[in-house]
Amino acid sequence: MSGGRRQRLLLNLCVIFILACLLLQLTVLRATFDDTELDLTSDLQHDYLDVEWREFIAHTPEQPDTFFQYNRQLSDKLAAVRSLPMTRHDSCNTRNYQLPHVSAAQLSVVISFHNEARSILLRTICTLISRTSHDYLHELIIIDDCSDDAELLVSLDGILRRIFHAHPAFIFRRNRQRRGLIWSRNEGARVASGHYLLFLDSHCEVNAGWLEPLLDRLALNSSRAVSPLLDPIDPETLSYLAGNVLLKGGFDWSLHFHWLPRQFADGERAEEAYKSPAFAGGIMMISREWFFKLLGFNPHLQIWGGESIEFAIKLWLCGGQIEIVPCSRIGHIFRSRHAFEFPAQFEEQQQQLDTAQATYLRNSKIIAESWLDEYKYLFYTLKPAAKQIPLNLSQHELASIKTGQRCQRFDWFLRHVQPDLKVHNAKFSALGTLRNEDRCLHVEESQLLLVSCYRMEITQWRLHRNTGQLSTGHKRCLGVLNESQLSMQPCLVGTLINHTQRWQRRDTQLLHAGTHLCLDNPLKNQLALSSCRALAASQSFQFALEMEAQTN
Ligand code: UD2
Ligand code: MN
Repeated sequence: MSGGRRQRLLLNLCVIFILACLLLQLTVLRATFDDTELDLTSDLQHDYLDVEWREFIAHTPEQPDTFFQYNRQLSDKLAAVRSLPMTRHDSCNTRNYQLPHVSAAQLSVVISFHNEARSILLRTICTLISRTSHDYLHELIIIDDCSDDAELLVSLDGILRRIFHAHPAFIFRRNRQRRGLIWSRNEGARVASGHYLLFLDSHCEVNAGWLEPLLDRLALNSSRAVSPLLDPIDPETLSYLAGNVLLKGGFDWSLHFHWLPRQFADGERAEEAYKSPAFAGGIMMISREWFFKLLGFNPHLQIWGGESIEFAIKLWLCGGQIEIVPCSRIGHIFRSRHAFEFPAQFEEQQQQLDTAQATYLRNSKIIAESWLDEYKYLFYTLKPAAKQIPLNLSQHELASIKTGQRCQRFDWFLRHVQPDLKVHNAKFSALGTLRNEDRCLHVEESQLLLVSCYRMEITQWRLHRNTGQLSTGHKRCLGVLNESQLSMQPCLVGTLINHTQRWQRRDTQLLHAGTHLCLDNPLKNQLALSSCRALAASQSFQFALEMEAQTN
């Protein structure tokens, strides 16, 4: 063999050896990731994720914090998966859950988002995958509802496949035009192939052990739909707080969501699953088969709002149930206002409604027309502007969403599910959370605030029938100082009340007897008094429970 040929052979052998070494190293590395695939908290995986995560969020388009309505800068600095406080009761950790076999309980998670910050969205997904049993988690269906950041979905696809490889399966969709949350969630459900569906908002952090308590309740009764108990995440500090187990979800006659006090049966413990008239918001899990028997979310509802209340009414009336399961915890950022624009619906200018109000009102009118039967007049009493809203739907189209199931009339709901909607109370003429549009009136350290109605510790109000006082549970009353300044004051007695603390109900307005001015929310987050204007949305305040003053 010539010297030149020998050298070439040696070189080739070297190259083959190096390639073989590289291949071996890659296989070992890959195996390491496969083994620890779901353990994002392990150091190796964590460092790897950290690099990917930084790269992904570095491409977040510059936006002011007001764009997202939460502290995006802070979110970018936190880890993809941070440790969370264990907010559920200790006994939830050791309980013996009755779990269905994995072959019959594959889970599809549907997340639709519009303009979510990259770090917040990725944290939602990473916490979900890392805190969900590998065997049950079948797929994630991620729908970008035409977000401004058009590159996001492609990068997300890349990073998720690099971090999690082949499991779970990912399905990505991007709506070329804005379709809204309701359409998108239906679409996600349509492409899903698991036994169960979980609908999740795109700004959540899933807490440890969330799935088993829900599976346990669904396996026992497949006509149920279940909500985890939502733990609030503060939009400014991003601190993870404990949700309130003493509340259930419900709604008022204007079809707005309210928290209602939970009633306990004898010996019932706070951590037990409990029935609720409505879901704890829109985050819920249900069998896919049952969801489709109920024909999914009403496709006539547009963009955002009302779908979870409609689905709750439909479930209860057509043979289902809703439960909130306190052993299952999912954190959610409760923002105090919408972070997105609503596309124009119709000539809402004519009605002095903004597009968000007009959309919600139209959706509510559809619900009232399809489900409330003779009680719909209560809805129109509280929402007179709804009368003028065109639906452009035939009676047949309205009725077709009633599903092939045999459904009860609304009266049944009032008798069996939310009887408090019809209460008569000698002492109070209205009770509960007090809502103006999408905000609720809340007292914190004597300050009057307007906060998200989904926040859990919201002030419960009482409107006293005889005195007209509007009080909180702490014997504080809403009064007026110096002719126009609203404040929380110790509740007065006798004739002193008349000038400062007496309120009169005029339709949905609250008129202050001393000044003849109406309670108003002109700037969306600041309570004021101003001259009364009939039909002004900013002066329309609804209690969770309005009593017969409104109905007779
Ligand atoms: C609540 C529910 C939400 C849904 C909504 C009413 C909770 C925790 N959340 O309000 O699940 O039931 O009420 O419809 O109870 N989105 C889109 N397209 C849009 C608008 C929104 O995909 O056009 C996404 C959005 O990015 C988010 C989800 O839909 O992931 C819910 O919207 P939200 O977070 O603004 O609603 P939220 O929490 O105020
Ligand atoms: Mn949300």
